[in-house]
Amino acid sequence: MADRGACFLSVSLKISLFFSVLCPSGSFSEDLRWDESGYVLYCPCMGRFGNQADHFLGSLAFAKMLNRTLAVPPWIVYRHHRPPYTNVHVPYSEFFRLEALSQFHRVVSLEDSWRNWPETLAPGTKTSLLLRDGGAEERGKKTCPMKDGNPFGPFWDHVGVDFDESVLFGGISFSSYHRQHWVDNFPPSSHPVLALPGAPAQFPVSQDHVGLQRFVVWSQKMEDEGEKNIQEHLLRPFVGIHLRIGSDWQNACKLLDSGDTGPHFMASPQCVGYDRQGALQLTSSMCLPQLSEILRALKLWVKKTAARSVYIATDSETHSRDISKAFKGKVKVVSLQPDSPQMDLYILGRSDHFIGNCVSSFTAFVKRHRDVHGLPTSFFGMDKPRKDEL
Ligand SMILES: Nc1nc2c(ncn2[C@@H]2O[C@H](COP(=O)(O)OP(=O)(O)OP(=O)(O)O)[C@@H](O)[C@H]2O)c(=O)[nH]1
Ligand SMILES: *[C@@H]1O[C@H](CO)[C@@H](O)[C@H](O)[C@H]1NC(C)=O
Repeated sequence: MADRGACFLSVSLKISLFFSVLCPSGSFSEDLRWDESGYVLYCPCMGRFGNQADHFLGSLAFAKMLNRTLAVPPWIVYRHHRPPYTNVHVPYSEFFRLEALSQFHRVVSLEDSWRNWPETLAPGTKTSLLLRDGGAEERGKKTCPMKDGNPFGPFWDHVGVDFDESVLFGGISFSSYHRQHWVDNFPPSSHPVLALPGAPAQFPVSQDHVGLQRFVVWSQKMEDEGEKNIQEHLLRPFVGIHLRIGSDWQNACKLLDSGDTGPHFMASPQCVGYDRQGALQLTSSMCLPQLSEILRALKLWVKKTAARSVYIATDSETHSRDISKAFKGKVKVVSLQPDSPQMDLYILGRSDHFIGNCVSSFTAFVKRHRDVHGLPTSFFGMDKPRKDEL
């Protein structure tokens, strides 16, 4: 994401918090205190789950770099085509263990803490909020429109944060290159709370922060449900695949054909390499594999791993009939209905082999998780089988 100039908001802290600081012991009461080193708040306002997860890792690193507590935001889920036909804010802890993050850095849950912070614990100073600049027009205004539009307004209202003053800043990145700048210009004494309209992070996640995935650990509930699903429906060994083939994706991949993008396109550094010079070519079959390529890769990996079942996660059709036919019914082909993105991610993460879509950040979540656990991943359109392997 380009870092443009920005304006800076300050907010009086009428809000007080019930401080659910998470210490490894899980005892909250001892830690019922305001962090003098300050806070980082942000809205995960770009993209869906995969994008938000990439941004989360960078934001965690940013908070650590500034030694501020990260107020972990809820995930924003866009449910505009089925009930409740609006944005849903899902607590981080619904999917993942908040306490696992605190092995890396201090965190609180944004929506649990902010509304309920006891008045007595608040520092009585200003909350500071940053906004990326929309140009000269915005600079002239006293306040930045932090709550203008979707998903911004519903998000900040949901977590109970208000803004009443703005400050400008410009041209600072969120990388360690500008650390001192942040420290000097926005010390916690004058700006205890930095709240940003978007994540203080890059998309895709920078190479330095990929490993932070190890602190993103599935919640007990997800683990229980996931293991139950695997046990009930799948036979090990199993190959998991991510089919990112829906119409929005078909449109995105068209950009590749025009040759405008180069090898770095969305999450593709995960398979072509982060180094621009040395990056592998990004082909259209890596972005949008055709059925023939899906079958080719599956046959290869089912054979290699002696798989007894295949798990299909998809954003649209499963192709399960074709896949089943390709294995002459000898391999069990499974997909879950109704599908849940996080359950798909869980199961893909637990497969014996995973074939993903290189350009997708949804795949990237699984790839990072598997790397942490030493599990293999390949990508459609990439692994050319040797003759003796087929
Ligand atoms: N259940 C399920 N949902 C999926 C699957 N693939 C994509 N989706 C949905 O589509 C969204 C794709 O957006 P992201 O998660 O940001 O990932 P991405 O593939 O990089 O796509 P863009 O952000 O659109 O570029 C996911 O968050 C899911 O909601 C899948 O295999 N299973
Ligand atoms: C980081 O913040 C913690 C919590 O406020 C504080 O105890 C610690 O001294 C800070 N560390 C540095 C290096 O400033």
